[in-house]
Amino acid sequence: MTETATTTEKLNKFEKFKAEKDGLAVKNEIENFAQIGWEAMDENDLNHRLKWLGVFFRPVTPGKFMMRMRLPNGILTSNQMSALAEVVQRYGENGSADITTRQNIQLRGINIEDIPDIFNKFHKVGLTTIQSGMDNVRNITGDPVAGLDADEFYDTRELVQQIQDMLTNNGEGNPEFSNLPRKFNIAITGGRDNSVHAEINDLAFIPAFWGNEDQLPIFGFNVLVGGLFSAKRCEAAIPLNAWVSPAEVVSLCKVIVEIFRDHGLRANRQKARLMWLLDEWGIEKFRNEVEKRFGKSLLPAAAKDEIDWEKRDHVGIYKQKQPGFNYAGLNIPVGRLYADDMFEIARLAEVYGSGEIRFTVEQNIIIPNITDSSLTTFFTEAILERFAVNPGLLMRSLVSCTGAQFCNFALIETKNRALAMIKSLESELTLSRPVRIHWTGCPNSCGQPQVADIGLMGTKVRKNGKMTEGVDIYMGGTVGKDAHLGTCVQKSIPCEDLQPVLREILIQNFGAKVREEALISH
Ligand code: SRM
Ligand code: SF4
Repeated sequence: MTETATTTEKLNKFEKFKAEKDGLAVKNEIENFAQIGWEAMDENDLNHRLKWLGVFFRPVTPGKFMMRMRLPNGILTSNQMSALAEVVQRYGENGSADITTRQNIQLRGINIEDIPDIFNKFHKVGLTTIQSGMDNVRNITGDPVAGLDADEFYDTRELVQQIQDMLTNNGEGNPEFSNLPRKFNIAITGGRDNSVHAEINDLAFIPAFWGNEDQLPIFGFNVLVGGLFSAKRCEAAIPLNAWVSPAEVVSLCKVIVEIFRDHGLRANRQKARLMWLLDEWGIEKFRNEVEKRFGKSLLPAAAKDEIDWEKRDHVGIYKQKQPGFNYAGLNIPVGRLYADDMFEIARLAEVYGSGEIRFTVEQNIIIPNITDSSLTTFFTEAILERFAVNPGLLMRSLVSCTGAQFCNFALIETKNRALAMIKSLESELTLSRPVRIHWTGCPNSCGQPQVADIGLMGTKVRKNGKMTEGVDIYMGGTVGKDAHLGTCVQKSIPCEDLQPVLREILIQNFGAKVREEALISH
């Protein structure tokens, strides 16, 4: 951090405890924590610093911790999935896992005394949780079908891994980037459909060719900066007016994260994300600083980017660019998995695929490399009844954040309610297209309601003189090409009155028809 950032601004309580002891310092204390137990831990170590190791104290379930992994580009092996399953299995009915909206996974029910063992286990299979929470760079997202998609411009996998390695010191922890003013999100897409929601990241790379009629076009990326959702403010990322070649991506990430670290605003945590610095500086000054640190001039953005498709959800069976191979997109309702499911998915990936498993930002799973000839047997697998390749058109696109079951910020329960609501709506309505419904338990917007066709944000509402759980409804979020954020269209609907409201929206705005059976029973 520069001197200016520390000395001229009043420090908030987060900046104070970070200045007293860096979050990463607890890496060397984990054995001690395991021995003394969570109740004897220093409050800041317990509630905050552990998050630098991807370990989250859950005030809703004290003593049962959550662990957030890092999975660059959302990819893991069946071995790694089995290792995660073993961890979850150890905790019986308290153990579960959630695929996240950043192509990642979180494990639940964990006891602090087991964490040193768990870290050893992760190390052996090449997994890390490092710097996945608090004021660090989050899991870096990339195209979920990178390397499989015949229409992609660029396979993002290696770049995403290189950025993670640079930022985290190969997964061991990097004190250079462990004290950012706030979280920082990075996404790279090399496909045509903006499968990572580039526009809602602090830093995003989208495909674009550089050149004019006289030159052979060169592939690279236009750069977007400053996207964020927070309780205070939601903004789509804005163009940096820069184009970089793939070889320049890692250094550009480094430079931009360094600028955020050194100049990002630290006085007020509500105003600490990159966009607030861009407001204060203006994009020109920011771009000049990037060039200065980059050591050379940046080319201006290519006139047009190559995001020209509607966003795909990848649920179903699709041909790969490798002849004779397919990828299967399994719908995992609200991303929730239990140990048996995880073992089973690892087995499917081994038996039918190449042992690889991928996650999408819609909290679903992709199993790549299934041969044409094994598809028939694949379809007979019992687990596909729960994790369908052809789910209902509402279930298929349902996304939900963690909500009140585990998250202390939550104003409402989300995942179970979302599932019950979709079941009920699908039993009453028929649809001719998927409708993307996203639930989020509070204005932090982890469930991204602003990118949804219908976004539901938890709130408290008054009904018959009593406070009860409710939602604000967002609509108009579009994804893929011309992505833009949806806005709040109706406020304070009690959750118990929500089903008929959603039913009407689906009929009026999305062409849903009432099923005959439902008409008869009404
Ligand atoms: Fe989030 C804080 C869960 C994606 C914006 N988020 C939290 C915490 C850590 C709060 C806490 O300590 O309880 C939640 C953990 C609950 C739990 O037990 O699971 C939490 N966020 C999640 C996940 C798991 C939601 C999900 O069900 O998928 C996602 C994990 C992603 C990952 O693997 O790293 C998750 N969070 C997001 C996203 C979506 C995205 O990145 O595309 C956003 C909005 C985009 C953004 O950040 O700009 C998001 N989370 C927040 C915020 C608001 C940030 C801000 O600047 O104010 C908070 C609160 C905070 O950081 O102070 C937050
Ligand atoms: Fe928790 Fe709110 Fe994020 Fe949902 S949106 S996981 S309730 S912080």
